[in-house]
Amino acid sequence: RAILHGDLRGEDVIVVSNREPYIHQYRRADGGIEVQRPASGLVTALEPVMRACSGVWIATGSGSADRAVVDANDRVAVPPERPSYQLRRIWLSPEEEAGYYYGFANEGLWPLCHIAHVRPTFRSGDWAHYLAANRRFAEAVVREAKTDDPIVLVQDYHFALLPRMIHESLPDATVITFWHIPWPNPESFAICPWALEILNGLLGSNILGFHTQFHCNNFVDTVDRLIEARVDRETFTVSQGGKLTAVRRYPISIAWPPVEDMVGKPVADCRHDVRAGNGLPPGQLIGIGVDRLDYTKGIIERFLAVERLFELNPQRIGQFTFIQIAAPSRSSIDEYRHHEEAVNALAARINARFSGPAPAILLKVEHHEAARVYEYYRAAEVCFVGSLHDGMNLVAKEFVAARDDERGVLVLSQFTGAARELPEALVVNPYDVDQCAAALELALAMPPEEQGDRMRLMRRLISEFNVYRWAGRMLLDAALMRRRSKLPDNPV
Ligand code: GDG
Repeated sequence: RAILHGDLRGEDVIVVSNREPYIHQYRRADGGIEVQRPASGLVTALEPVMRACSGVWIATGSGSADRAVVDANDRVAVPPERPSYQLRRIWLSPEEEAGYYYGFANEGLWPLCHIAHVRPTFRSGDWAHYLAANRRFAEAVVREAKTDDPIVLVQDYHFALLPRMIHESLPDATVITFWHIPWPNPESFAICPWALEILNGLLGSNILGFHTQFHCNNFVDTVDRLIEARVDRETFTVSQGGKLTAVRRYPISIAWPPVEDMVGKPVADCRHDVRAGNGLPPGQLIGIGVDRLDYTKGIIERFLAVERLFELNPQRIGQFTFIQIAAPSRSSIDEYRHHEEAVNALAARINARFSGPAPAILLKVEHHEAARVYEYYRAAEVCFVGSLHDGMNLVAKEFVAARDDERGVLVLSQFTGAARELPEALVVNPYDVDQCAAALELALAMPPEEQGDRMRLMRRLISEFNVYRWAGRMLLDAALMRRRSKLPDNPV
C-alpha cells in the first residue's frame, strides 16, 4: 500500500471500467440515498487501490439515483462514508448499452474468451456501438486528464479499443490495460470478425496485463498469427509502428488484511446465524458457493456433484446442505435467462430427490451485502468454486481470507487462475462429476489439523500476494517505463 501512496503522489491517475464502484440506488424515507457495492471481481480488486492512491474513476452510471448526486461535470466524490477519489459517470442510452455492453462485450467477447462451450454472437450493429462507446470513454479520459502524461488504468474486455484511442490523443500517457478474463488460443480468437481491430486497439497500451502466463502466451501467439507486428519472446514485448507493448502476468488478489467489517463477527456467531437464518439445524454441515449467476461459473456442474455426493454417501442426506449465493447478472441476455431457469430446475429436482429434515441445496438468487457473503464463508465447512473457466476467481481468495480460524476446505476448479496459486486447495475438474463429489466428501471428512495446514499455506500466499502488490507491481513497471522514456535519446 505504501507503494501506491508514495510512488503515485502527485501523479495524474485515471481508471476506466464499465462497472462503477458505487451505485446510488434510491432515496430512502429518511432522505439518505441507498448505495450498493456491485458484485464484481474487478471492483473488489480496484476499489482498495483507488482508495489508496485517489484520482478519477470513469465508469457507466447505472443506478436510478446516480444522476441525482453528481455535480455539473458528472462527478461525485466516493466512497460515500469517507470520500477519497472522484467517480466520473458516463451516461449510455438503452440502445448503446444493448449494443456495446450486452451485445458485443457480453454476447461476443465474453463467450469468445471463456471456453464454456457457449457460441459467441457477433452483430455489426453491436460492434458499431462498442466502437462508439469506446470513443466516448476516450473523450472522457482526455477531458479528465490534468496533464498530457497521465497514468491511465484501462479495465477489461469492454474497452479493447480504448488504449489505441488514448494513445492517439495523448501520446505521452502511460496506458496500463488489464484483461480480467482469459485470453483464448489464436484459432479460437480468430473467429471474431473484428479480431484485428481488437488486437490493434490493445496494442495502444504500454503494458497489457493478464492473470496467468498461459493467457500472456495465448495473446502473444494470437498477435504473431494474425497481425503485422514484431514479437520478442525473450522480453515478452510486441512492437508495432514504433510503439512497444509489454505483455505481463499480474495475478489479481484481494485486500489484506481483510476489511475489519468482513471478519469482525466471531466464527461461532456466523455459524449460528447462518444456520438459524436459513432454518437449518445447529449441527448442519454447510457447503457454500458464491458467484454471479453466469454460465461460466459452473453452477449446474456443482449441483450435479452435490447430487452425486448424496448418491454415493447416503449418510449425508439431511446432514449436509449446499448453499449457493447467486447474484443476478446480465439477465437481459437470453443465454443468462435460460441458464437461470436451468439452475432453478436442477436445484428443485435434486431437492425433491435428496432433502431430509434439511434441504440438499439452498439456492439464493439475490444480491447480498459483502459482510453477509463473508458471514457465509465463515460459517461453512467447505467452499466450492467450480468455474468452467475463470481468469482468476476472487471468491476462492476471499474464502481463505475469511477463515482466520484456519478451518474450512476449499474445493477449486483447475480452470481458474487461482488454482495456479493455491495448490493446497482440493483442485478438481468441474466437468468430472464423480471427482468433484469425491472431493466434497474428502473435504467434509478432513481432520481439523489438515484443514489448518492447508489453510495456513494459502493464507500466507494471499497475505503476501495481495491486491496492493498486484497494483503496485503494475504501477512500478509503468513508473520505470516513464523514467526511461524521459531520458534524452542520445545521452552522450
Ligand atoms: C472477473 C473475472 C477475475 C458475488 N456475489 C455477490 C458478491 N460477489 C462478489 C464476490 C467476489 C466477486 O463478486 C466475484 O469475483 P470473481 O473473481 O469470482 O468473478 P467475476 O465477477 O467474474 O470477475 C474473474 C475478476 O474479474 C477480477 O479480475 O477474478 O476471473 O471473471 O468479490 O464476493 N458480492 C456481493 N454480493 C453478492 O451477492 N456484495
